[in-house]
Amino acid sequence: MFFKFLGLCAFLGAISLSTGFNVTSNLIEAPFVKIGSGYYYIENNLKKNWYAAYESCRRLKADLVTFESVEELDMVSQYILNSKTDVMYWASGTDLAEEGSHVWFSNGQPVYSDLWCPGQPDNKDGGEHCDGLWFESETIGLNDGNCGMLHCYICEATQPINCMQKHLMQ
Ligand SMILES: [Ca+2]
Ligand SMILES: [Ca+2]
Repeated sequence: MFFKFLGLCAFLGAISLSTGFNVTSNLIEAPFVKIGSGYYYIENNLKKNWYAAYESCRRLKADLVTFESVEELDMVSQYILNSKTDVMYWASGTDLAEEGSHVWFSNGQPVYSDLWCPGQPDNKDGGEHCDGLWFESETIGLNDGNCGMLHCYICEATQPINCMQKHLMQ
């Protein structure tokens, strides 16, 4: 009887362990997709302010997206275009440290001027310090927005962590 009890405890322990593991892995294993040579997690459902979006990416061992080139911005925006649910997706650019000097918070490098939508960044009403990928009617590019606004967001990982198998196998 005692051994049966031990066995039951071990069984229940195994269940709780596996349950705990699954919960953890669900949080971490967000489906990153490979686009070009980068790895991205595109959040189309939950809208968050810039800070909360950044925190969410960090929990996935990633950052908000950093566009190193027009080509990268084009590839990611084309991928999003068919299923987009928001007019803007947060990226890691910001000028919170120095007004008018937009840098990628992920690496401290300046944001290239050719990535902006025409007329941006405009710091509208003096309150736009966080940058996002903006799907304007005709053009797609960066726009500075109010950091407190709720938007979808894009995380970028430097390594293929938890990337979907089909992309890992390419
Ligand atoms: Ca990048
Ligand atoms: Ca703006």
